[in-house]
Amino acid sequence: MSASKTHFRTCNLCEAMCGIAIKVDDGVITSIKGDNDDSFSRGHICPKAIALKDLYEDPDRIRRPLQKVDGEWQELSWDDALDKVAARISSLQAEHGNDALGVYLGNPNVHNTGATLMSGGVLRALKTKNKFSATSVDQLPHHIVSWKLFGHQLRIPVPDIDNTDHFLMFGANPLASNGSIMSVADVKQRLKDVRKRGKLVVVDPRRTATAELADAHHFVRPGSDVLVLLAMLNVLFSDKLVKLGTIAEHLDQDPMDLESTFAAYNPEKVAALTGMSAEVIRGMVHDFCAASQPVMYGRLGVSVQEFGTLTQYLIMLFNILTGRLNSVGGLMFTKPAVDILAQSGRGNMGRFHSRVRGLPEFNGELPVATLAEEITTPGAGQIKGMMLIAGNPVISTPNGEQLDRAFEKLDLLVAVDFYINESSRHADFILPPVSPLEREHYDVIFNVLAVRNNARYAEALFPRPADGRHDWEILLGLQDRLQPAHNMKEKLARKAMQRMGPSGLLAVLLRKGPYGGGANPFSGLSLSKLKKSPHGVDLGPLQPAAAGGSYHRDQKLHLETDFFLKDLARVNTRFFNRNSGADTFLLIGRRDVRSNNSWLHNSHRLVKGKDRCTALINPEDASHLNIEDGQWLRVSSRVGSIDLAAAVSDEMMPGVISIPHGWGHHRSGTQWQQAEAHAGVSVNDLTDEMHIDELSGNAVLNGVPVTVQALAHTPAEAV
Ligand SMILES: Nc1nc2c(c(=O)[nH]1)N[C@H]1C(S)=C(S)[C@@H](COP(=O)(O)OP(=O)(O)OC[C@H]3O[C@@H](n4cnc5c(=O)[nH]c(N)nc54)[C@H](O)[C@@H]3O)O[C@H]1N2
Ligand SMILES: Nc1nc2c(c(=O)[nH]1)N[C@H]1C(S)=C(S)[C@@H](COP(=O)(O)OP(=O)(O)OC[C@H]3O[C@@H](n4cnc5c(=O)[nH]c(N)nc54)[C@H](O)[C@@H]3O)O[C@H]1N2
Ligand code: SF4
Ligand SMILES: [Mo]
Repeated sequence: MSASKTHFRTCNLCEAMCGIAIKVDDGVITSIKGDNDDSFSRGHICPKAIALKDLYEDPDRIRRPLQKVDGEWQELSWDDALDKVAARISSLQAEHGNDALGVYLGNPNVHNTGATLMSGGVLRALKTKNKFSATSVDQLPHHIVSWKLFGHQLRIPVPDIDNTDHFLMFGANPLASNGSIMSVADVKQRLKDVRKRGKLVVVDPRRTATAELADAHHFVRPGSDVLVLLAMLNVLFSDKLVKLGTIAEHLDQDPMDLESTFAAYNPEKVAALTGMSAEVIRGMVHDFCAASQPVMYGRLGVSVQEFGTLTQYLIMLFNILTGRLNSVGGLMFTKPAVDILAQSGRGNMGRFHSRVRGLPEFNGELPVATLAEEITTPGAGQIKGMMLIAGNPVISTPNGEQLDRAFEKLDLLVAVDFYINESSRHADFILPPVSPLEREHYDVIFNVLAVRNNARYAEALFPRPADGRHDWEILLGLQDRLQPAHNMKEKLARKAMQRMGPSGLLAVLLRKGPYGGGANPFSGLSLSKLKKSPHGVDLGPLQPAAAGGSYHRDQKLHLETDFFLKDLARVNTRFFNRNSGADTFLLIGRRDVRSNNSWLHNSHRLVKGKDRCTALINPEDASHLNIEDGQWLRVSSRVGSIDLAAAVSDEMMPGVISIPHGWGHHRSGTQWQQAEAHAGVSVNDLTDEMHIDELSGNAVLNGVPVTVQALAHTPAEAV
């Protein structure tokens, strides 16, 4: 008799949290579809969801710990592997000091319930100041803005997409990314609905799929959004459009005092520098203010650039000055069922600095742009060993080539990953966790950023094999060895924690959360209730929060003008006092719906087809350089050069080229068998580790100056 069942869960691959229905016949996944009854996603999925099956079945995925011995990988038992790793870390730290170990946390950690809830202890046990993560190639500006203005690094408001009638979007392409710092499934339909109510306007150096859908799209010169926003704020004051509404009573300073700050940036002054006419800039402000429930939102394209933090601050300020923060249809705060804000620190900055370049920490992490030099520069505190947890910084961070060479020099590299990627190929040990379908899932992080309050929990679809380990088990195993319990009480507490696991902790957090029954185990939202609700529990639309949304102890929204606006000096030098080279192009990134950063390329059905790692270039630029569609180019920057095919398209703004990140799988010794056929090149072999958003230390991956040269042949022909 064949056993057939359908398992419901949320896809953990991106921020959209789509509900999926996985059909399993006789232990084999026979289909993955959108769950039409899902309380959040209404049946939407993208092609990546099917990759969960590929990932589970992938013969290349590592299932047992590996140690490199004389250049060859050898399997070893879990106990042996954890003992050896802990011993090597301890002896490295005993010899060179605690900071000789560096840690890098990659993006999938935040999509992993166990890793999110249970990794605090091991990070403390590693006792190093040299902590890095993908945050500083991504959303660090958002955390700093939220920490300063609202009092907590995770107090990040999101667009109320289901109610707005005017969505003004800077530097995001949710039709490819499915949304970021805005968890929203079925974003295409929701944006179409915005258009029915009013308007969608996109500002992007490329006419993306999202821009195609919009009512209006404006090209902007990469990295110059800060000027556009300064000019928009200028218009807001000069045309008497400031309308604070109820937010006024929550502000800690009078924003009308800011009028003179923006006086210097009228639209005429910035037009040529931004590539946007004064008329368009004025029009954007007037259109926004004429709408009844408008919202302004900016994401990766404006976060990961030279003025990322100031730009995100000005976006927030614009929403505040138009009364759109904490207002229906505007930027709203969420009320997630697990109150992770209460469980985590508000944020901190500059308590210590990186050794070589003196960059400030934020929340105990240093900017990853400084990682390679911390490994290669001798002296006390030099990083001699690394631990990579679910990351691939050789491909994901600026000047990856340099980091690749630096990793080669390490005395010790340990990777917690189920693939050998371009970074972990340098490892001495690989500790592979089980795949997503072999673990339980609750989105602790992305519900904080969701456009509707919601809670969904799923058990593991497949039991974890006896010789498999969860990320959290690996991390707790290391913690136990690195920092054994001091006494019986601590030992018992640790044992209890291990027994509880993520679901035990989750049960407590749900009960303590805003919808939980508190001390009464029989009322309110609970884990057992979620277990009985396979399609999740809808907790309603976003609601205006008390105190204007402030999480500060004084209940005020802090404008923090001194901290942010001091960066105007850098803006003025950059744009008004320095000549930018006329013959250079500005490089930007792009995402494709069938890729996920650097790591889903081992799924044949996702990588097959036309080469996607191409350089998009405008037809005028192409003809000027004698470049034809499909022809090979050499793109060069201060740090390196890469060769790839041109894709000529008028979707690009003149003077700008676009190359996706996440490729470059030609490096030997990785586990991506499928990916090698579609290796591509890594755009981060062009991005410059010295080029950062100085206010935050975040990397600059958009608006990188490069030169472009036509090649007479393809690399294949050259061989
Ligand atoms: N030029 C340019 N560079 C960029 C970007 C860009 O737009 N342009 N985007 C940046 C952004 S936003 C991000 S978030 C970073 C991402 O950068 P990273 O986080 O460094 O890299 P990923 O490609 O996400 O690599 C994830 C690794 O984790 C592994 N993995 C997947 N799931 C799990 C799991 O559950 N447990 C464990 N232990 N491992 C797992 C995968 O096998 C893979 O090797 O890249 C950044 N880099
Ligand atoms: N399919 C897929 N989905 C993903 C990912 C993926 O790799 N693949 N990655 C996930 C992750 S980790 C993240 S952080 C999110 C990111 O999600 P999004 O923020 O939507 O990121 P992108 O799709 O890279 O869109 C950024 C846009 O900014 C534009 N841009 C570049 N430079 C500038 C500039 O200077 N100014 C302006 N105004 N625009 C600029 C680019 O042309 C691009 O269209 O996506 C997530 N979802
Ligand atoms: S958009 Fe795709 S990858 Fe993202 S959660 Fe939904 S199905 Fe998964
Ligand atoms: Mo990201």
